[in-house]
Amino acid sequence: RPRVLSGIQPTADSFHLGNYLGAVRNWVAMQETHDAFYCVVDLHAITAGHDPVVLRQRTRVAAAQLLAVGLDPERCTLFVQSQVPEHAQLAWVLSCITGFGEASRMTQFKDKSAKQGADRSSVGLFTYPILQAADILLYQADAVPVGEDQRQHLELTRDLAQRFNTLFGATFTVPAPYIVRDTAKIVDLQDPSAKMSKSASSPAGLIELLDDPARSAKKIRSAVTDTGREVTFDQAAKPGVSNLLTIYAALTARSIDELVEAYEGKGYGDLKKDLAAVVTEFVTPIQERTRAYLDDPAQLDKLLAIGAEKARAVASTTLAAAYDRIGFLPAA
Ligand code: AQP
Repeated sequence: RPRVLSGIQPTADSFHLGNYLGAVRNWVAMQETHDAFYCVVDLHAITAGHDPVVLRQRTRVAAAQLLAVGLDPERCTLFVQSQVPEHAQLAWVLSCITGFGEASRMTQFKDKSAKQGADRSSVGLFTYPILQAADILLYQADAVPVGEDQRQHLELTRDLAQRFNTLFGATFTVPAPYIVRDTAKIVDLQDPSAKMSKSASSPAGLIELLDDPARSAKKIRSAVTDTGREVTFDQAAKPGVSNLLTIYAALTARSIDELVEAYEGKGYGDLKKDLAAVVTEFVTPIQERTRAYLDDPAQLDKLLAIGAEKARAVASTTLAAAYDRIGFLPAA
């Protein structure tokens, strides 16, 4: 089976529909076809300031949500990044073969550091994509299911894998991005020119899986729509309506064409009302299952500890090979 690795940050109280439709939904599908490793990337979550109590809670909430949407620890390896120390160890090695200019070109760093003020941004935020490369290369992943926003980081990961292999001998699999075109970029409900994002979107632009469905329904009803009245799919001319159709199709088994046909002669209001009902129906059982996992944190932590042990078995083998190739003395 080909290997797959992906991660998600515990930096919010809930995943949003962009996270789910862009990435996590594919994680669930790929556990059936791949040897799948998925992690809650808490090391990445401390790059822009955090509260320790909140981080610990959000890490459990992230893991609980992943289980609630369908990850099965019997069919994939689900773990928390900080419990596998090899991630930080390999990140150091990779940082030593990454050019400063190369890292400086990462647009996510530019965007996020511009918001915080470049001088106030942490070095961790700067080296974030190198840690991400370590996450992926440790597992010799063939594919990485992510949203479109991660394409540049994946390119860096591929470059670093190739560079290491050239410098020190074949060690890492060069991974390919796995980006599902239809849902690769879910956009902000209030600003369809921007991706739906927990840090960039206003709360009104964001649909969160764990939010009160009545609130999500209200956000959908007040989503920015486009000129005209017809429900048609045209991402350039009607980005708002097209986004609603994308979400609708992804959460139901209906195609966009089928939806456009069904809404012929109806208006945006009908589409929004129905989509709100679809979202409510989708999130309600996920919320119930998430709560059930969170009601027993000891059991959740145990599941994650087992996942970390499985992950370490793979990660430690890769790290040992990389250390050997670099010329470090063997550990006693
Ligand atoms: N709007 C989106 N459409 C499609 N996919 C998306 N992803 C994020 N936003 C969208 C994908 O979600 C996965 C988890 O990413 P993450 O943990 O790095 O979350 P994030 O990128 O931090 O999410 P945000 O909301 O975009 O946070 P900020 O604003 O902090 O950057 C990834 O695979 C990502 O592609």
